[in-house]
Amino acid sequence: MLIERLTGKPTSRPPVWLMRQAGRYLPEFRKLRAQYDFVTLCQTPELAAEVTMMPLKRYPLDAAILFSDILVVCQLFDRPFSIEEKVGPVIDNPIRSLEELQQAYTVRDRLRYVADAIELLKSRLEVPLLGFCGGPLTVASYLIEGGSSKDHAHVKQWMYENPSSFASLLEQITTQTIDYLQMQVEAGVDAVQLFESWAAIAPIPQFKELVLPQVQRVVDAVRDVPVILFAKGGTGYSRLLADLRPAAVSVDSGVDLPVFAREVPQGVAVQGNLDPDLLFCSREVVEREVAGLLDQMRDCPNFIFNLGHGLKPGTPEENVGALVQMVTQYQQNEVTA
Ligand code: 1CP
Repeated sequence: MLIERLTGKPTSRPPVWLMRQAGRYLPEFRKLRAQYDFVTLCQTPELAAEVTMMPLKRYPLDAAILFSDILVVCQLFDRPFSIEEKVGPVIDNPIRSLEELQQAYTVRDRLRYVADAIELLKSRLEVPLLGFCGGPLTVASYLIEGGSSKDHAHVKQWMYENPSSFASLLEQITTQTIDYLQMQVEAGVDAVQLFESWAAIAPIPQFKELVLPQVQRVVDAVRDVPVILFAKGGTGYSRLLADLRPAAVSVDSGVDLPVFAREVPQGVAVQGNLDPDLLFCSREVVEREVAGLLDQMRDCPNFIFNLGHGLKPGTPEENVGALVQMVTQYQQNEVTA
């Protein structure tokens, strides 16, 4: 059903999957995580496959997303990462100039474990498997800041003071990203999503000049499966992504989705955009808002149900269940693509 919508074929209701569905809010994930550090989970195909399946055992989701992280590509630049409790990602020895960027390894020698996890999953899954990567600006932000950042001061300084070397950094990250996605496609993923979660670091002029050409390279290079582009930052960024003609654009909760769905170029699907914080409310409120979004999108044959950003730690599992149940039992108007 997801692949049908991504390729413009009619379906009886919107497909549903949820960003960050395979992870931190699930008690069974936290139990496994207590035994292994995060990177070990990513690098052990059997464990990565097990975590990928966790949400599907609970909910009738229409797709699985591989358990991994956008930061695994940092390993290709000889910048290993770890995830520290209450801190988040940590990358030692952040990159502050182009000279410090080393193309140390190839995707196939360093990230083979991702392909192995995909191959394991393909024989176990009954729904499509999504692969993913970070957007070039988002990956650059972690490499430069050395982890999460509130103000992205070093990224911005580099971007404004030396745009040509910043462009070269994004270009090199993108070259590795394309190779990485192609490996995922060869291993068997059915679609891929690019997460440009920190798009808004770059104001629109810089986003157009420095980031978009690189995202375009990804869309052009990945031909064999549908590509979904996600940006957080509102309508301005999402519109620019839609103009690249990916299979779909995933939008945040700040976008007026019914309006956006009518404005995108022909053949582009839209995905989103329920506020993940809503899922902390009572079941009645969750049901009211899910019904509201379904109703607003009832005439849109190009809609994929998702959140505006990832599921947060602490989200009540029963509310995730209520959401998925409502969407999977919904009968959309007679719509054709
Ligand atoms: O459904 C899934 O969880 C699938 C696997 C997945 C995905 C798609 C993980 C596992 N991470 C991601 C993407 C990701 N990672 C993004 C893009 C999506 C988004 O914006 O949410 C980003 C920005 C990251 C970087 C990252 N990794 C963060 C965000 C930190 C910040 O700056 O706000 C965090 C907390 C991680 C660790 C991580 N990745 C994934 C999980 C389950 C966790 C938590 C691990 C743990 O604490 O045990």
